[in-house]
Amino acid sequence: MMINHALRKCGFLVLLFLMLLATNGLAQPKQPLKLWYKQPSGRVWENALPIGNGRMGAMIYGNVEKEIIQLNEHTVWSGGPNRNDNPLALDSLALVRQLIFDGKQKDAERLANRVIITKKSHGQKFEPIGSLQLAFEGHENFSDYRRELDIERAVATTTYTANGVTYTRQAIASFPDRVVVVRLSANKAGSLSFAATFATPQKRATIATTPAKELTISGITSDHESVKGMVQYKGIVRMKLEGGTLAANDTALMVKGANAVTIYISAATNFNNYNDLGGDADKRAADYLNKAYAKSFAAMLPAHVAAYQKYFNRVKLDLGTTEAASLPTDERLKAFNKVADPNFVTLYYQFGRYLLISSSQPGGQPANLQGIWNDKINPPWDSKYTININAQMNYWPAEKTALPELHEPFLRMTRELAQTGQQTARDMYGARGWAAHHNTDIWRATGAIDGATWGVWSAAGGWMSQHLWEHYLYSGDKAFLAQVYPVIKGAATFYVDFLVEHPKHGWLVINPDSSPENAPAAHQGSSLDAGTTMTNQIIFELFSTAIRAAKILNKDAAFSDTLAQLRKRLPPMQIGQHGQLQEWLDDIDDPKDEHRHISHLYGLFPANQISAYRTPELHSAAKTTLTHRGDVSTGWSMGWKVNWWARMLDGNHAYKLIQNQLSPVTPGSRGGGTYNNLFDAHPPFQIDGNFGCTSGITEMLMQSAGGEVHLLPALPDVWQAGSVSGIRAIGGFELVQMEWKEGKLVKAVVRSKLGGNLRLRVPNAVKLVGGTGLRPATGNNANIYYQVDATPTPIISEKAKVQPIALQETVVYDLPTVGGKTYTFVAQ
Ligand code: FUC
Repeated sequence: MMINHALRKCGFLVLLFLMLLATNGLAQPKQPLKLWYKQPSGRVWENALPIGNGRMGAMIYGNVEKEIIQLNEHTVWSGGPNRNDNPLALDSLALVRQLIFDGKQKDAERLANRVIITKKSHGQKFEPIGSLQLAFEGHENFSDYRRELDIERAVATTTYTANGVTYTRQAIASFPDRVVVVRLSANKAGSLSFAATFATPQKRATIATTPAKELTISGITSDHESVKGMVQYKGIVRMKLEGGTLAANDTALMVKGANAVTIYISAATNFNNYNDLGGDADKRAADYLNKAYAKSFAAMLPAHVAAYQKYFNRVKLDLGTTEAASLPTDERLKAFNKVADPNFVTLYYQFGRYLLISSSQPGGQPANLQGIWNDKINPPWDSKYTININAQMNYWPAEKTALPELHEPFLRMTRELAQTGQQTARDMYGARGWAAHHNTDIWRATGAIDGATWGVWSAAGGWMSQHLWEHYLYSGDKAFLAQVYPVIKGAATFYVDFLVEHPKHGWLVINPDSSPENAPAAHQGSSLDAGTTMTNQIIFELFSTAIRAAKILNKDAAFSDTLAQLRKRLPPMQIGQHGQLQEWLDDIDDPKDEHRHISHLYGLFPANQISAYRTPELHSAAKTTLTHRGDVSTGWSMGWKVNWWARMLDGNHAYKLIQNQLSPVTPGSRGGGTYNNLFDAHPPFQIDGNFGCTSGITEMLMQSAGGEVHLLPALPDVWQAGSVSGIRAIGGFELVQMEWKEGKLVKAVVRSKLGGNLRLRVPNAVKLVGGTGLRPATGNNANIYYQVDATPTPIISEKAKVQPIALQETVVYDLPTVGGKTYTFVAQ
């Protein structure tokens, strides 16, 4: 026992020593940011490597004999324009409310399942087009195999040697040209012979070849839940040969003896918007293909790389590099919890940015539960949009990791829900404004789905509106704010009408309500309640936002006044008997509850209502709650926890969650973690965890939601030295460069785009290089983008022991800045 313990302790110290060594200068040369493997994917989709341009997504298997290029197009969804409101809701609303106020949650749930939950579509499915398969004869014996995804260039490459010939395949999803292009080459003339076919799980697809020797796939998407499939899709494959011959039969193209082949793949649908399928899929697919086909791969590649790097290169992160970084990606993943590999965190961080760039482009659909990558005709949760956390999480990295343009698809979806959701608000709840429940799809359905446990939750409009505000806070773009203000106002108007007075407490609450997907045992296991903490936080935040936005735009004074009055009557947060933040109005949290949703910590992140410096008691309660819920969970839940622990200013705990998330899992296994291709495992694959963790890593290095720019707020011991450049703070501040050593800030360079006061919180004293004006912070931050509404004083249970958390010393400065100027701070 003793020896064992001592050994374990010794092992831990060695590991810590190695980690410190790794980050303290004995570093290895920088590694290119690549996912790479020594073996093909085989049949495992979660081994394959994703490429995408926001319109098309493809998974490259890198199989030698039978290459698979699995294809998606962002608008290939089942069904067609439809609504799924349940009009029975309105007549029963009073009764549902009464049952909940009377403590008869189970009865309310039964009724809600009948009158609120939809009797129509529970959401449509994001569907694959199919796979292009390339069969190479005589390649069964191969050597020198390697496949990789270069995320600095967005190029997937496979190389191997067979029959003495070295073959190379490169694949891109071109951003400027909207097509997927695969370039096959060999180091010996005439060596490329293969057959190309399509395989698809689509039931109504036609696969054919054309007289021009193109391979095509076309059809109409599935009917689903009584909604007729109406999306027409078309995929076209055309090859450009250098040498050799091309032949076609009914369903295949055959290449013989070519020196090199470029395969152009285009795909399109008839989808114009959620209400209009008047496009011409054939023409669109042909147009994209013809335009691209006119260009050589050599010409397309640099244009693609440049378009990608315009986004990707904005942020650089260096946490140190060790020997471990030279191993293949799957081996690094397996070893990550045992050896020091800080560069693996950098790779995973940047992979999150890669995935957002590849799955969410202006004008396209937002990244769904799987981004833009799905091979199943019936994907988990339909690969749609869960808007009680998952879809929002996808966009957490957008602004702070300098990808604000890529927020646009999600912001547009919010604006579209503000259109479709008006009828939902009116027909289901007799309210003005707009409402959405916990899910939506490409048709922007806003009804309540799945069942009362999940669907009876109407806070999505408030949460999603906050993304519009966030985009404004980062950019200062007042014209944008003016455009989206009606959406924010509409969301607020819905709650103005929908709030009711709680008969016992007198607070204004939403009823029926739920705290996403959780159910207290005290309510007979029913989720339904009135005035859950998360909903109260969301409405508090939305009203505050609407008031501020109206003031900036100089309008709606009376409406703002109403919101301010109502806001005062919302329930304050409550600290319960165990010292926890209460999830519900009553003190009924179970300290043993390890539910993956910890929705009431919305106030800690993404919102800023709970803060170490401004609300120490709530901060302490949030920690108790986080501790009760535990660490290990589904992928996205762990991703959220990285952000929460960063807001707890506890870098070591945040790092522990990164370790949990970067635990290797295989398809079919239980427990959250990461697949070989670094896709996040809920399980199954769900992309939100990737994005959540990328956001969380940023939050460990810089936070700006709490009324100040806080540098190095949650640095773990294992990242003693490092640097980051390009991440962004609200109010138009860009962290051009930051370096730290031994946990202390060495240098920070901040560019101010919009001017205004820079309130800077740092772990050690700094001085401003070549300038004056830096002084200790006093009073409120005058910067208009950094105004924070005071969190109402919490109610604290007499039984609660609330210990304020001991905080590291920090220094806080104010510096008036001028728009367009850059400021350099160095350690004193
Ligand atoms: C919510 C979550 C699940 C999953 C699904 C897509 O229902 O509770 O864990 O992420 O969305």
